[in-house]
Amino acid sequence: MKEQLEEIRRRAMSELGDNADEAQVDAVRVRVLGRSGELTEIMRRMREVPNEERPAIGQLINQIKREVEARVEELSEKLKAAALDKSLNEKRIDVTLPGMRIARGRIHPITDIMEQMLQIFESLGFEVEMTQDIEDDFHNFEALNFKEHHPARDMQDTFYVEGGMLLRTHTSNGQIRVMEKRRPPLAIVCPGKCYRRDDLSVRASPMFTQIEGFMVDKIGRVTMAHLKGVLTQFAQAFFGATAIRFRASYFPFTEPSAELDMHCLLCDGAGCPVCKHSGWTEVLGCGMIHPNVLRAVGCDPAEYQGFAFGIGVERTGLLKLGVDDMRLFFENDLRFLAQFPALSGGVR
Ligand code: 2U9
Repeated sequence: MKEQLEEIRRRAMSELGDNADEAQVDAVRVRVLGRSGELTEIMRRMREVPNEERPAIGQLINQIKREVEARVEELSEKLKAAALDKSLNEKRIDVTLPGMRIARGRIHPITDIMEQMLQIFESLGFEVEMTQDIEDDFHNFEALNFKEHHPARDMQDTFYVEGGMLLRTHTSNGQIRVMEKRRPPLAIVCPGKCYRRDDLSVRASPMFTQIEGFMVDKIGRVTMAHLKGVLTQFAQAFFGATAIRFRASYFPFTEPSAELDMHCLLCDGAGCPVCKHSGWTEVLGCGMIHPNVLRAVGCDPAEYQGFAFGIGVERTGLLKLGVDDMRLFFENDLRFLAQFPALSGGVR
């Protein structure tokens, strides 16, 4: 039996050489130390050994067991360290590299501009009312004092759909519908998409965003002075406008009508190619609501008066963001859109 044990030790230690790999180490561990291993087998045959020899054989078995366990443990640690070292060298992560940027979405610059504008009007006491894009002739034209043959009603200017309906050409339909339901005093802004038969170009688009607003109350409580005060406040808050003027104009739905101009944001009034050397930039249209419009919604112009205004949001975006081509707002090129951090704090 002693010779067998010595043979087990010799063979095990020779197979547990310095170059033994993980499989070889594991094979020796199972063959010698396993529950059905060589040492267990020997121990099962101890009854064959004369009593007086059993202590020495038992000591030899334990000595060989400890020796092989120690060698297996030593080689396992060495192989584990070598595997870790290999992995660290092969899959080294340079922690000084910049992190992967996760592309973050944001609201569209036109939506952001519109939200900024609405927040200013809300701070001035206006409510926001949204209404439909598909409209009938009365709410888009007749109630707004457009005469029967006004050019805006022509097919080349307006998108008509079946049933005599049309794509609204301004958000004034919202104001008409509000005034049909609610009585003054009212201070409402109506944002939304409008549609006109225009080709998409540097300065125009067949679909554009507009904010129209109006304020109506008893005669004497909403005058041209209030119009000028509210819109001057808006131009200063939104553009930081330095100089503002009101220039006489004409719209079928307002009388008197005016355009609000401000000093060109680029040359501050000195004159440059952008403002065609006038020094002024048009911001919005406005005026006192025409009596026929008040009558169309059941407001007696002898009892009520009010002012209204309209702003093109894309055109305003061109000014505010220094963009020179309207088409960029519609092409959804992320390289363009990513330049504009949202300033309004998000959509309502
Ligand atoms: C009602 C009564 C009057 C809305 C108004 C304008 C002047 C105006 C344009 C600005 C740029 C349209 O987007 S744009 O092309 N609008 O200049 N709009 S007054 O007047 C109203 C609206 C509703 C009941």
